[in-house]
Amino acid sequence: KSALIAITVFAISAVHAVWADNPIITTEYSADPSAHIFDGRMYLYASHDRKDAKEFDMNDYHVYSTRDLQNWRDHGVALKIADISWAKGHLWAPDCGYKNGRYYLYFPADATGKYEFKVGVAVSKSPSGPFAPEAEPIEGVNGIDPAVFTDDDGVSYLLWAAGAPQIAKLTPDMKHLDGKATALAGCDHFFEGPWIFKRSGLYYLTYPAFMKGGSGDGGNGQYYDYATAKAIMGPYTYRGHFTRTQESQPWVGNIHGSQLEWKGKWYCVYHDAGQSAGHINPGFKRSVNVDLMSFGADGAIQPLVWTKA
Ligand code: FUB
Repeated sequence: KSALIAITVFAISAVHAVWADNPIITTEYSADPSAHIFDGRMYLYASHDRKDAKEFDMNDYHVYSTRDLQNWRDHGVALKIADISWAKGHLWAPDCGYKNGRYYLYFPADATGKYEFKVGVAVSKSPSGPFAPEAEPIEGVNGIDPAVFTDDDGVSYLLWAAGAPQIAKLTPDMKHLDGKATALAGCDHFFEGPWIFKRSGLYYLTYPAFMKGGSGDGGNGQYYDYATAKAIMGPYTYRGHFTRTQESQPWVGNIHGSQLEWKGKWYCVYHDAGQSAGHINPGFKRSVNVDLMSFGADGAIQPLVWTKA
C-alpha cells in the first residue's frame, strides 16, 4: 500500500513539476497571452503592463518562449508604438499566426486617441520578431483582441471582440479580410478576448465573460466562459465557465489568454494580477500563468486548478 501511495505522490508532483510556479513571467508585468507552438517551442504573444504607467496604457509587445515550460526566454520588444504610423496608444491584446514562412502579428491599437480601436498586422520571418507593421490597419476590423485560427484545411480566420465575438476569413496573404465579418451568436456573457481551438473535431470558443452582477470590465472580476460548435461559424452552444468561482479566485481584475495542446497535454495560458498584490492598482498590473486543462467525457472543460506550488 505504501508503495502505491509513494507512486501516486510521485506522479502528482511530476505533473506539477512540468512548469515553473505561476506566475511564469516575473521580469515584467504581462497580460493577454496568446500561445502557439512554433519550431518546437511554445511562444507567448503578450500585452505589456508597464510598472509606472496608467492602467491599460501599453506601448509595446514582448514575445516569450520556452522549450520546457520551466525556462522562459524574453525575446525583448517585438513591436512598439513609435513604429506604427496610425496608432495613438493602447497596444492591447495581440496574437500571432504563421503562413508560408512568415509570422503575422495582429494587434489592436487606439486609432484616434478616443479609445476607437482598429487592428493592424505586422510581419516577421521569425516567430520572435521584430515585426514590421503594415502602413494601415486592416479594413473592416473595428474592435479589440484579435486572435488568428488556422483550420485543418489551411484556411485562416481572424477573430476579434466588438460587443460580440466577430469572425472573418483572412486572405491567403494574411493581411486582409476575405469577405465580411460574422458576429457569432450563442456566446452568453461575452465580454472580450475570443479564442478558438479545436479538439476531437469540436470547435471551442473561449472568452472572458461578465460575472453575475458585474460590469465585466475587470473591476469586479471575470470568468473564463466557453461555447462549442461542430462548425467554425457555429451555431455555438454556451457551456458555462471553467475558472474558479468568484469567491475563491485569488485576484481582482480581468482574465484573458488562450488554450492549446502541446505534446499530448492541454494548457490554459492566461493572466491574473496576483504578482502585483499590494500595488496601488493591483487589478491592472497583470502576470501570465499556465495551468493544465482537462476535459470531461462530453468534451466539457473541467474547472482550472491554479498550479502555484
Ligand atoms: O490588456 C488590455 C485589455 O484588457 C485587453 O485587450 C482585454 O482583453 C483585457 O485583458
